[in-house]
Amino acid sequence: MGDRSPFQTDMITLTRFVMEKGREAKGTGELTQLLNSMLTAIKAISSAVRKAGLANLYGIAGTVNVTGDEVKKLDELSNALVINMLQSSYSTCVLVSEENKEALITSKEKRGKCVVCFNTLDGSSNIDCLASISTIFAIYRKTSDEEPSEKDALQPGRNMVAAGYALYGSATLVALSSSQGVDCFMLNPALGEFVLVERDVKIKKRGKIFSLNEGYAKYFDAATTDYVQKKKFPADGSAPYGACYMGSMVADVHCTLVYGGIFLYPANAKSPNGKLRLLYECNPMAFIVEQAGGLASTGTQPVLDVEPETILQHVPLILSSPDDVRDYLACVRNHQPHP
Ligand code: AMP
Ligand code: P6P
Repeated sequence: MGDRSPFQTDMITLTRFVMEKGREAKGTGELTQLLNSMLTAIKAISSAVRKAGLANLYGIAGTVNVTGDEVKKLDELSNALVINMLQSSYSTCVLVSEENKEALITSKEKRGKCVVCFNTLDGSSNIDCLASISTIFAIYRKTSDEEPSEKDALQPGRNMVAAGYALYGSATLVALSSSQGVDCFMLNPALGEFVLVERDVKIKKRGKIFSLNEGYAKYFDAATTDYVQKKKFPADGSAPYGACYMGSMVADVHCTLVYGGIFLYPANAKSPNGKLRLLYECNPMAFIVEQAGGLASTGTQPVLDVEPETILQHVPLILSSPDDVRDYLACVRNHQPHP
């Protein structure tokens, strides 16, 4: 009989979970330090997001970031939080942030062996309308013996050591994987701790939801047009798929992780390589979805196999339930120019 008292006395907090994994790994403890520092930043971001309206944190900060988006005050605050927490964890050497044009190199006295690529507040254009926003991160080991540089971040996603996301929705959730499956934790505001709510999450083989921005239908390629048509008007007489698009990638992908289905931000005539960034959006989400038993493709190859060329690189992203992704890839094959 588990602990049935109204007040848990042995809950598995994320801090405890990460420390236990660290002990099992018998490593130097650097990754544990890094993860717990990242989680501190996420708790602070969650608090700021929930207070934003009252603390006058809405609205733009008057600048524009590398992706051309107006930088919101919350963007700047969140970016500073993550950078400061990670660099003071003595476990990082190179940081790549969506908010910074160039990689950040950790000072010698605080340097460790991890490389972290992150988007501190994805979906921030939705902040002012209270739609869910998120933090996404991917962690690698520095592999070269040279001085730390941007090149250390240009590793294929297969090299990832850990990845995670925080979703600031109706509650604050963290999904985390360090190559041993995906575990989900919910923030208990009364404790100020994330508590384990689902262990070893597995995605359905097939769902009933497709998630993409149909506002771009005019720009879709033939394969995407064909695929969407098949979901709306199934030839076998089965029920059409539901459409679900919140315009905040982690919220949309998490929906397919929970219920099954497919998220697509494919290449289109307006964005020939899609809109999402490889290093701190596509790779971490692909890693987590694959760890949950899903598939993640650019339409022509697995996302995690892409050899990055620049830290700002975009790739198309089609991921989640494996049978749904395979159906899309069949449409791509059917519309390939015949030799
Ligand atoms: P470290 O030397 O502590 O950075 O860890 C060496 C390796 O052990 C990491 O690359 C991971 O594969 C594994 N590891 C260490 N700590 C953890 C942790 N807290 N959670 C999961 N894996 C870990
Ligand atoms: P669109 C949010 O700005 C974001 O980067 C992702 O979170 C989201 O999936 C995508 O852009 C939405 O882009 O072109 O559909 O508005």
